[in-house]
Amino acid sequence: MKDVLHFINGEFTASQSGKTFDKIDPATGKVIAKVASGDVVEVNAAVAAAKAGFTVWGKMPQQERSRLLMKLAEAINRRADEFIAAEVADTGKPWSLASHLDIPRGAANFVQFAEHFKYIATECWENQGQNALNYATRRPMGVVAVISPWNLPLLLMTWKVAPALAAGNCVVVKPSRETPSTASLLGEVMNEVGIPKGVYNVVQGPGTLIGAALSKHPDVEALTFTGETTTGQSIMADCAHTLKKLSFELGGKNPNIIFADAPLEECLDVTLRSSFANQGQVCLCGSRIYVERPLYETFVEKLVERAKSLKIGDPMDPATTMGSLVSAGHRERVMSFVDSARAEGATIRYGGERLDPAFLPDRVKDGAYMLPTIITDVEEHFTCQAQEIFGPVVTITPFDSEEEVIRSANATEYGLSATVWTNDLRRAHRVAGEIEAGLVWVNSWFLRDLRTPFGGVKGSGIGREGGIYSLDFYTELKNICIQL
Ligand code: 6OD
Repeated sequence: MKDVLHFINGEFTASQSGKTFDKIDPATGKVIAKVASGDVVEVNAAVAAAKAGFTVWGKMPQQERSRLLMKLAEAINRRADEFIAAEVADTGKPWSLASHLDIPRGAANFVQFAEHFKYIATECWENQGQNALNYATRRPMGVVAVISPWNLPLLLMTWKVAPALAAGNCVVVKPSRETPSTASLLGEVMNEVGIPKGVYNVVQGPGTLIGAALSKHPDVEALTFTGETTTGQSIMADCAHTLKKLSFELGGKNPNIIFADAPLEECLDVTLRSSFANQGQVCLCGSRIYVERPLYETFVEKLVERAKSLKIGDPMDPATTMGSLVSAGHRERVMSFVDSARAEGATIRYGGERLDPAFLPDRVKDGAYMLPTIITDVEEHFTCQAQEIFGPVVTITPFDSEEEVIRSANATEYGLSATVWTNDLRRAHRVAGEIEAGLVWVNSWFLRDLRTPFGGVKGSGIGREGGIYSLDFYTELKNICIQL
């Protein structure tokens, strides 16, 4: 059993109240850690440490900050096995996924922004008519709060921490209660590579307390959050009083649009991933699949075959491709969508059940496992078609025309991402242009270039991060006007 502590001003600390909560490994059902459960007093200490740290870090030359962050990325890679083990135990995700996606991307986020921000220039406007010169400067803001989710814990936390730090801010991170470990472990690495005290702080605990205290704190200048849309709404309300700059990446109900001329085998392989990677717990997963009618039955049959081939098992087994959901409670929530789909008259083409423990190795027989689930015969108003499920559950619906599928794809309150599968270049451009989403992948999925704008429209978020868009969020631009 390990202790997971807060990381404040370069030191690991317990809560002043002495309170802790149990962290359960969802794959085994066993308690693996006692986690410090913070309160406003820890938030205040962390924000004060960050504010003090900013007097050093915010003034450090960009080259030096970038050098330290590159060392940090190297150290994450060097200690990758520790990070992977912590992420796997917290989430139940397969080792194979954490080692290919979560942890390398955690390091890559630091490389990306440390490198990119070294070469940033600002603009200058000559005004000959008025004999004046305007030039813009960029400055870090101070203390940034990062509230991060449980599905890709290190990846999504560092997606925000890396640009915030590279731009010269100090951060207070509030990780999800489900996944406290890698945020704390990163504190160790910060100390190891010599990042000054107070630059990176972590407060563990319940969102209702810690998230709300950060949202209301007058010394927090900006807040960035990834998570559920309803949580984003309450964070925004809490931030209103102190008028913080906000960036939100929220829920999704992403459409996958598959035309009959799609490259079928490749499309099926990628759709299997976009449906069930990380047990379907990725905000970018395509949960509403639309297939052009001539291909529909073949596609359903072949996707079912592929779903059957997923190797569900112990996340620590390198051959496992599907692990446990993040908690038993979350599995019950996901199963309730399957139950309501049945009740509303949909057909469960595959899955729809908790996994029989008899099919699991002994170590994980009490885990929060369920079968990948494929549902057909759904209508737009069915709960499983309208609401975000965030689990290994997809629906497949046939369509007859481009106009029809665009209308269906857009019939959602969300707008994070979409995929379009076709070999017709003009159609790909046309459909991608019409989809209401922040990001559309054509003949691919989760193919990331960290320089590009990332974020959602409608209920899926506010703002964009990535490349220069992160710089815009994590800095303030000031215009200086000189009369010559
Ligand atoms: O790849 C990224 O940068 C990103 N923000 C992915 C989000 C995944 C959400 O579950």
